[in-house]
Amino acid sequence: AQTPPEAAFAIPGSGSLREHARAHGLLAGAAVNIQLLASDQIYARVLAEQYNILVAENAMKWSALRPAADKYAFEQGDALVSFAESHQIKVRGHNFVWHEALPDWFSATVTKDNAKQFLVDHIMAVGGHYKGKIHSWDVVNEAVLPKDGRPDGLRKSPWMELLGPDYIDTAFRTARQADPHALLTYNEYGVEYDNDEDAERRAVTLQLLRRMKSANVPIDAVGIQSHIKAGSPFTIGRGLQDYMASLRQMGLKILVTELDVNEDDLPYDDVAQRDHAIAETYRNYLSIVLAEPSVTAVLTWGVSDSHTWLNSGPTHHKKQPDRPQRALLFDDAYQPKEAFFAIRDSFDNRKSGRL
Ligand code: 9MR
Repeated sequence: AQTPPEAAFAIPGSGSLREHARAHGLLAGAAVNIQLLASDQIYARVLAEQYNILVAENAMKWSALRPAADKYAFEQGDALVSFAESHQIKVRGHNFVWHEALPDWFSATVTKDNAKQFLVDHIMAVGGHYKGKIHSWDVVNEAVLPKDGRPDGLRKSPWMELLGPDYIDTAFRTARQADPHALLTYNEYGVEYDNDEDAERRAVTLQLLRRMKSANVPIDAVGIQSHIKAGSPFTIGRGLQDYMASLRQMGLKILVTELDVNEDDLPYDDVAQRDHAIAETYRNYLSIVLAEPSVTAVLTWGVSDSHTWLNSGPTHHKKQPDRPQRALLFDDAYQPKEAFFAIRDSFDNRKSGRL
């Protein structure tokens, strides 16, 4: 076997993100591509050195786990869990319920009559398979979409069309039964900015969570995805601060689940200039988010710029189609970028003893 090339890249040990996070009561994490974990030794090494929590970018979605209505494929998810166990890393589960990443057979097979059974069976089977090994499950992902026009602001997702809004409570109650020790999480995007659209999304999300709490639906945490932008015309501040305070007052923990910086709006091409703007975007964001004592984890949506979802399709970089995004903490050669140091500093600047 080939020895992994020596780290001319990430800073291991006491300089790692995980150590700086741990010293301030935080978990530092990233979303993992399972094919890369199996094929790229440097990638695996960076994961082991830098993070104390990981999440599968795709491997625990329905489309990956359910090749057929009567089949479960756990190999990829299991590969992540065993890698994490061997390096004392926690694992998040993502996700039980989402309007995307449903298998091809889904729409022809799942009906109003059997949808509840499919939902419950899936959560019992998958949650049961990973029982005791998961730090937190994203039980429901992205259920809010005010522009769909429902009075409650919820998304007209396939699950909504099949089961009505009860699908959310059913999913959480079943998840608690399947894995009583996982933190049950509601994960949402578009709640970060001080603009009208995000303000409405925050209000609808809080309304949903309050209704769930009053109905005694088991929920422990809320994920703030944090797909943010460099060069945005909007600020991040009061709206997000008040949102996080409301979540804390409801007794919910807060996880930053999918942090990355879309730099499509930056008007200049110079790499150093762009990397600096991206790093400052991370720094400003985390200075707000980490001031909230209920925040317990920060995970980025990927590791290096060569594999960010932001480069995976033409629709994702509309303004700069010929310029791959430099959204993450490591460059293509796993060299830490300015963003790495900005995030590490942000962990250091968190006042300790607040958790
Ligand atoms: O990054 C993920 C990409 O590889 C997948 O093709 C896509 C569809 O399954 O999902 C992406 O991850 C999404 C996450 O699961 C939920 N929040 C938004 C993320 C970016 O689209």
